Amino acid sequence: MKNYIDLNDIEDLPALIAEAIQLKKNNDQAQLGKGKTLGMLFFNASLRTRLSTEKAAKLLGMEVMVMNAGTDGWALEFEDGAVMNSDKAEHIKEAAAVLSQYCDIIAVRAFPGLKDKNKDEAEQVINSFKKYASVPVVNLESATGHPLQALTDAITVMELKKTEKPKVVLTWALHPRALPQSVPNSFADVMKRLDVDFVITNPEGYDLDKRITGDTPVVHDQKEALKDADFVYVKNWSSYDNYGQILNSDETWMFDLEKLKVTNNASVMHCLPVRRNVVIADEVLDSENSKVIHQANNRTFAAQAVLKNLLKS
Ligand code: AN0
Ligand code: CP
Repeated sequence: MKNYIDLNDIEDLPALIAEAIQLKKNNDQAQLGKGKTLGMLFFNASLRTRLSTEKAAKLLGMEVMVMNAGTDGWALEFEDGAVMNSDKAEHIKEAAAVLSQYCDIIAVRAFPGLKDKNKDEAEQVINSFKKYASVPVVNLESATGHPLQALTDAITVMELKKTEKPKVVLTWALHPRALPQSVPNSFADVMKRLDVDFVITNPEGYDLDKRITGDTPVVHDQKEALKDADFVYVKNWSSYDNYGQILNSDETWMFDLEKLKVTNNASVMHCLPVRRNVVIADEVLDSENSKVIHQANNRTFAAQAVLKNLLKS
């Protein structure tokens, strides 16, 4: 593995999942990362990604440097040939080259603006780091994807599944803020690569990018989609077609006990942070069916498997 920008960087997904599950069982990898440094830059808030990736690096024996680049760093210019006479103090060319001397792996979180679809899809921040860094780059959630979360989710489904080919449903839920499509994009992408019966349900107007969902069935009747589900992944996202917009205020999409009842006693997943009683009801989050804490624990082993592969190559 050269970088971990998106799921296409994974050479063998089943092997990487197996490696993460093995690390979770028996973690004695403190030698590989000795003398190596992971540098993490956050342009947005984080709890899990920041701490689980730091923990993963330390389990590998690495040193870790973290910077809230969005608030503490110089404002970065990403345009080639820019005349930098405005608010941007430093060009990504220098920033990435300098960081590459301090770090053996650079990891970056940079959310989309959700205003200009073409700009977000160009993935300028993460791609510029990849272009100008001379060390591997890891995506900690970019404008259109969250591949460490997706690997975690794949590990969690593979660990908890009770049948050979479980039914997995990704369901939209209302949220007061316009959120990225990154998490559902990467979740859909990874589920397509596994042997699962995968269905997406969302209101009209919220269909994800067809280039990502491919021939995954998209059902606009939530209850119909949830029938007999073994796994339910709940997540809000803003509209892709009406880019970045919140189109409705339909609270009936919240995942509650009544919806759980139509499933096959499903395991309920969410990447977190979750808004209680808006996205998922207390009665579900506090039930045995909720696997969100288990899932968040797997962030460490997903990150460790990725860092390990980057260190090895
Ligand atoms: C972010 C999102 O939906 O992409 C991060 C999730 C991991 N969520 C929020 O901003 C609430
Ligand atoms: N799931 C996830 O990425 O959480 P954070 O935003 O807290 O890192």
